[in-house]
Amino acid sequence: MQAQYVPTPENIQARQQFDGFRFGIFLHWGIYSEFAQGEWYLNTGKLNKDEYAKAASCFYPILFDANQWIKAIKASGAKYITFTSRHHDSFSMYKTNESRYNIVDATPFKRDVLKELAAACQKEGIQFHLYYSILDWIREDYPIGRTGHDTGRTPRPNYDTYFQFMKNQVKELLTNYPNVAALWFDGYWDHNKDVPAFDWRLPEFYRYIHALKPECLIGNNHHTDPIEGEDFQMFERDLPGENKAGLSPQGISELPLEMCQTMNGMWGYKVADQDYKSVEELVTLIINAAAKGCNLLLNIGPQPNGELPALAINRLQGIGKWMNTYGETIYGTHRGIDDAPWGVTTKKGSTTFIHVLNKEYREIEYPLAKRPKLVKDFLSGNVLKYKYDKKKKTVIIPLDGIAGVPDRVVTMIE
Ligand code: FHN
Repeated sequence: MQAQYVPTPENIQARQQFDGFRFGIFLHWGIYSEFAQGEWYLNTGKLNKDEYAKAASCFYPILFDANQWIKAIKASGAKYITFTSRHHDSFSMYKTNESRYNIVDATPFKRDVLKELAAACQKEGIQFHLYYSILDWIREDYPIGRTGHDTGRTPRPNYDTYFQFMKNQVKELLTNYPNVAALWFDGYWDHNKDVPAFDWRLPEFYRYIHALKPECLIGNNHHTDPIEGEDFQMFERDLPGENKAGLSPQGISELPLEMCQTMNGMWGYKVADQDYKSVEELVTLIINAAAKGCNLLLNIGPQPNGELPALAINRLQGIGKWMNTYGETIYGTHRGIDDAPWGVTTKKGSTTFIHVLNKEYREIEYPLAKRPKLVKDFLSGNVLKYKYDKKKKTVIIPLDGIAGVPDRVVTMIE
């Protein structure tokens, strides 16, 4: 019987820091970007793996500039990135000795973009996280699950060798790129219908990772409750506790929380999908996530030429403008009220930031045990003349004259 996972003090500290970030950028970039049909094209297009691999032989993202990406991301107010080191298509976006199918050995570009991104993050003070798929659509030793049936491989399932391969790759990631602060696993659900249940040996995998780097945060997009050894919990396309997209039936744990969402509809670059959420919608999502004590990991699918899409840059700029002013009400805050008819709140010590998202409200009633010390308009700093109803134990806050898009923010000090 293995001893239960006890995070080290460094790991606990890393969790706390991560929990304060509240906003990060997800980057889905791989040779799939060249087809411009999203990151699942090998599977959805029922492509043969050797035909697909031709995308590697002409992958030359001439406009890629890690510093430019990270500068644009930093200006948005994001505190970290999560980059796809290897997606389901088996292609490693870094120099690995475990497979020749990687960006340095199999493309004319020959540059280790992971190294460049790691360095740019280091320079700009952005935390560096890596996505890693435990599901593989090409390797023969991967025990095929629900997806990746038509890639033309000869199945030779051997989870022992595949598991060893993953361990070796993860070791490379943690040792060759020292600023990797978190690993974000994906693909577990490929085997979630197996009878008997498939054993990914995750606690063993996590023990291996934590032995290499105890402070490395581990998260897994398995859509279930946290598994022994994980350091943060994630939700896909929904806020914790919501399950509109049908991918988040899990409960909410005490671990730091992260929700990931796309800017348009797809994770990897899809040329036909220009349907980007507005800055207002995205900022609202950041606010709602913060009110639930949750980080938003917002995705961008970089183009095959190495640039971030112009619409994505536009959204980064818009979010950055808002974060510049209102960041204090988001970063390092704790969960507050997340479902009032007028909006939500975030908290920091004795301060509550009241985010009035509903434009129709001229005043709000806020439940509070005793009269607050001070209530003011966050933007102007003007003190607001509130009323306190002792019987109902509510503060009545007038909103006239308070400006702000997408929300009006009131600071209340208890
Ligand atoms: O299949 C992947 C998908 O391509 C993408 O990486 C997302 C991100 O959360 N995760 C999987 C779907 O659950």
